[in-house]
Amino acid sequence: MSKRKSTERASLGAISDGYAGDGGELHQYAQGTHPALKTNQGLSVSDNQNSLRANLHGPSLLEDFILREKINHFDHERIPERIVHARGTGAHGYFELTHSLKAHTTAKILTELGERTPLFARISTVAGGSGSADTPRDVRGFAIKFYTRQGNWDLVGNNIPVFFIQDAIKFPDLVHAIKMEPDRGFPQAATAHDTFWDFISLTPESMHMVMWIMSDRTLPRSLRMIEGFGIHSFRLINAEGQSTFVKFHWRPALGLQSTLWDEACKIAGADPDFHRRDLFEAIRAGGFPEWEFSVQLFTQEQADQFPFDHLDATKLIPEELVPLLPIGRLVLDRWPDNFFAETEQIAFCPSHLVPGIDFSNDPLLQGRLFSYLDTQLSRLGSVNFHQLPVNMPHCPFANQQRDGHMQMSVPRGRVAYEPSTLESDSAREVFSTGFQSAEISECGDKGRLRASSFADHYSQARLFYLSQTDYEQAHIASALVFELSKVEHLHVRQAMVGHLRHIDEELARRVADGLGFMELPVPPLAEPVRDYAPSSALQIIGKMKRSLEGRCVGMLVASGSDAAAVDALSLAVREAGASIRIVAVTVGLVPLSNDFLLKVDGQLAGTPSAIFDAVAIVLAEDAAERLAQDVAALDFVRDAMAHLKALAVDGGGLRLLRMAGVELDAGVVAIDNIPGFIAMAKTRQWAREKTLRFLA
Ligand code: HDE
Repeated sequence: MSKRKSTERASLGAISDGYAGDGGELHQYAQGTHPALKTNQGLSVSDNQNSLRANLHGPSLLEDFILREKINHFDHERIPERIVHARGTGAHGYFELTHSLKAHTTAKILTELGERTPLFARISTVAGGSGSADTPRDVRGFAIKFYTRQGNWDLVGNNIPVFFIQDAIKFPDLVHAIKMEPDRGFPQAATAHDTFWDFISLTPESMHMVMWIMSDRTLPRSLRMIEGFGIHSFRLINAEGQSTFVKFHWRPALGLQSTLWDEACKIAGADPDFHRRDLFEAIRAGGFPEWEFSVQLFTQEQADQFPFDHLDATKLIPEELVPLLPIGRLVLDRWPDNFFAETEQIAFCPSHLVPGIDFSNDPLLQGRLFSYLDTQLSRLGSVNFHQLPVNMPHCPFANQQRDGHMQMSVPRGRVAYEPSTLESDSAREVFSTGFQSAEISECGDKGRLRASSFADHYSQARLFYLSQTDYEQAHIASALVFELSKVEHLHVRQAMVGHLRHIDEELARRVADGLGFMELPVPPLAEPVRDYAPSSALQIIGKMKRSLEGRCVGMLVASGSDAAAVDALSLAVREAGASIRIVAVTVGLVPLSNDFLLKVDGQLAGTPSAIFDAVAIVLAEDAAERLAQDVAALDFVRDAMAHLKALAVDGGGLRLLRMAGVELDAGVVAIDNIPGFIAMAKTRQWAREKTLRFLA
């Protein structure tokens, strides 16, 4: 570098001068050996801070191919986001088989006891764009790619066991109705608008799903605390060619846990990445999320006796009718190295199967078999998307497919066809171990048809609603009132309440009252509604675990907080399996009563209690007086109460609660009653809710 040039560059920014260049000098702050920065063609770059210019004050030159390569690549960094499930979070993990299904299938992933199959799971919301918040009311997609020894198996499921529609041909309409309205471009990630409820009110088959999405299932506390379902019936095929129907379920080791609607809204403001951060931090801390993987197995003869059609994806098979058989565990233990390369570029297709598993005739599933491959071509832009590392099977594979956009491998030899005799190592079909479809005979008249066994749209919606606890029923009714209150068209609101009358007259009345109706609308014509025995397996509360495992307690402290109380509670919370985060007016260090400087994790104004499972307020009296002047502190305690959390308080904490106008109850525990607080913190204070919130 000439002396003149080096002076001019230095005057423009000292950091660029002396950065690792040809001579390999190290940046003054960075230690270690850095590889030379190169272009995508392998050319070393001497200056990554300044573009090539005609002179010191002159124009930039088109000749600057290094600038152009860099900007050009940047301009194309985004690929089309998924039309649904755009917002997703993924992780690597494994599936371990604990119970062999050898009698039912030849799929090795389901027969080899103890075998660990690597996998990548992506959990998503459905409606919002890729930059939307994590916590809107929405179904969660739960897609798993198993890299089995026999090829990739994609199980592309949701956290709800049923779906909105029975036939794939309705899917584009459903999604257009949910997504932001096309003329105005809002709302983002929300069903609370006219087009969604207009479509739903005209689609009685959606009523069962409506019950699920209006429940707190769509407001999960953590992605580690949701269930997963393959939804459709699939088939397992054994070595004799016999097939058994199967439904896949996976249930979280931490139990189910949801948030409240007000809490979810506040979390979205406080931390739009709440679920992604939670999963990242859990995996980083070694608290690997785990699910028990189960199957429901049944024969055609059993299916013929069901009071519903198992090929109808708006129906579930009650666990009481066909019990779940646990067969393995699914663990997420490694965060991806690169979000785009892995989580964004992963391409799931329900048509990715292994020998021993096959599809059923569910008309929704049949449509999906086309859609996903097609969408990958538009999203990833190439028939070679399977060559991306995250999509590549882990087992060796070869075929005669060649060329195409962005071919990344270099196939050898002159044979690109089959059968052939010219090369001894060219790939050939193998009848004995290759994929074979179940031998099913099909007959009947062709047509755009729907079986009469698909016609009962309300019985399972009723089963779901009547299976819920009082608290959960109130949340469903209130969610319907909230959503329908956002609908401008009265006839749509009325039509929805008409449907509810088939599900439960009392539910319809609660929603009608919430919407200010003077009388109940006339219900639509329907098949007779059947009564099922209620099932606690359909509740969230019934599937919660009284546990602090994997949860987080927030502790509000200030200068002079009692060190002994802070220590004792922190220890007890950690021993119960939860983490603890310290909140104070400023981040940095806060001096406790014994002059110990405690590290603060969150600034009060940006760390509301909504993000915690339970809270502790440990304050000296004078600090409590001061904090009562800050609405963030008052909201911290008011929201903790409103979100039905347990609170541990010392004298100062109690003072803050009083100044916030909070009514005490059994969920507010003295700080020295540690076992009492831990017991309360393991659940929500459900009984409190009716004392502080109007519910429908
Ligand atoms: Fe999807 N769905 N879907 N879906 N779906 C997609 O594929 C589609 C359905 C589900 O994390 C798309 O790669 C049709 C049911 C998940 O990458 C697309 C129908 C269930 C994900 C598509 C359905 C799902 C998708 C968009 C009706 C639960 C995210 C991007 C026949 C069992 C996967 C993509 C990921 C994604 C089509 C219905 C779950 C367009 C046509 C039912 C979890 O192909």
